[in-house]
Parts: sequence; structure tokens; C-alpha cells
Amino acid sequence: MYTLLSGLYKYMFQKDEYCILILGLDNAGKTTFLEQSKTRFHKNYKGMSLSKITTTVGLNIGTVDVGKARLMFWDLGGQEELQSLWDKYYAECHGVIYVIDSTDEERLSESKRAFEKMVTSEALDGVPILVLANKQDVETCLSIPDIKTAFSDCTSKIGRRDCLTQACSALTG
Ligand code: G3D
Repeated sequence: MYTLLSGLYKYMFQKDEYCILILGLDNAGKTTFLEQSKTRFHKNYKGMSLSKITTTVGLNIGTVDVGKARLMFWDLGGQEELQSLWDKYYAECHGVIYVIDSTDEERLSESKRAFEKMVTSEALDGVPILVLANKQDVETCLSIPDIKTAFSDCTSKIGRRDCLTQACSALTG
């Protein structure tokens, strides 16, 4: 009887867990995005002030429940020397959020190279990708078409997986 009831309880209330990696160069706004998401999806979450967030060195983790899904976010440091650690997390991952700083034209090609390396990794084959063109609150930022043009070499490497590019401002939500 206990087994039956606990099975029923699990069936009704247990959430499916998904691991989502948040990748992108340092300063792209990954941690700000994670904190903004936690603030929006957790009723009582009182995180750090978004304007006090500094660049990720290492790893930030956050969990957000959306309906019957529990999303576990892993925000990895984006500095060049930390990018070599990204692939250690690929095997566990169900989706990638790739954050681009739309105000940093100078580092756009660096971001494209990191994206290209990530997208061609065998361990991520078929894993859906959400590309966030962040910092769209800044008037002089690059638009989505500008960013798509800069990343156009990568299109064929994305393959048939789901991939969506979305403008956003992690800071303002
Ligand atoms: P990272 O985790 O990718 O390294 P952070 O990036 O989240 O630490 O953000 C880096 C800087 O970008 C922070 O500013 C942060 O406030 C800013 N930022 C993040 N998202 C946005 C956004 O949507 N719009 C604007 N205008 N700024 C954003 P500082 O000044 O602390 O370095």
C-alpha cells in the first residue's frame, strides 16, 4: 500500500528535471540572466541586487520550477581559460542558453568562435539552443539581424536541432 501511495505521490508531484547550461563570453550577462530568472520564477526569492553582479569565475547554479519541469541552470564562467571546462558539462545537459553581449561589437567574433566550438561538440549533438542577444536596453546595441549576420558561418553547424535567437535585457527583465 505504501509503495502504491508513494508511487502515486511521485507521479503527481515529482518534477521532471532538466539541466540547462548558460554559456557565453565573460561579461555577456549570464549571471544577471540567471538571477533575473530566479527572481521572476521564485515568489520569495530575494537575490543579490542585479547591478552588483560581477563576472562569473567558476560556476553559479540556480533551480527554477516551471509547471511540471524543474530547470537546473548551470552558469559557467566565460573567460577564455574557463571555456575549456564547458565540455565537461555537455554530457549532462538537456539545453543550452548562449548569451551574447549585443553592445560589444569588438568581441562578437570571439563570441562566434566560442559558439561555433560549442555547437560542433559531439556531446551536444541535437541539444536545443536558445541564443540570447542580451543588453537590448542599450540604445546603441547590435540588432538581431546584425548578430545573425556575424554568426552566419555557424548556421550549417547548428544542424536540425531547435535553435531560437531572442532579443533580451537580463538587467531590466
Ligand atoms: P557574466 O556572468 O556573463 O560574466 P554578468 O555577466 O551577469 O556578470 O554581467 C556583466 C555586466 O553586464 C554587469 O555590469 C551587468 O550589470 C551588465 N549587464 C548584464 N545584463 C545586462 C543587460 O541586459 N543590460 C545592460 N545594460 N547591462 C547588463 P557591471 O557594470 O557590473 O560589469
